[in-house]
Amino acid sequence: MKRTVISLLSLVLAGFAAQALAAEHEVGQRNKQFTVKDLKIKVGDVVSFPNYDPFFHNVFSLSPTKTFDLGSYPKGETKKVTFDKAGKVDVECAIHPNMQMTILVEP
Ligand SMILES: [Cu+2]
Repeated sequence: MKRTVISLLSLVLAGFAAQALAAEHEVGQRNKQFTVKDLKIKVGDVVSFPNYDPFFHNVFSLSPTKTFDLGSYPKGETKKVTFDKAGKVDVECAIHPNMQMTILVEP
């Protein structure tokens, strides 16, 4: 019983350690542009995509390194993506074709 508690505790602590290592970055959407054009992050990092515009954006990527589609969401909403593989990720907005940025995920 005691041993079980201790191994559970170390699992929880290991989880906290992993979380502490992962950094969080922000790529906002403002004036039909991404607030960051080129972002360098590490594998395991999280990027949040807050919408600061008074209209919808739909952030997505078709890059094989990380394919995602956050759907369309209004001002004040934030969606997060965890990047679990190294490589280049081109991020776009489905509503505004001129909105583009690149995330370089380093190992
Ligand atoms: Cu947009």
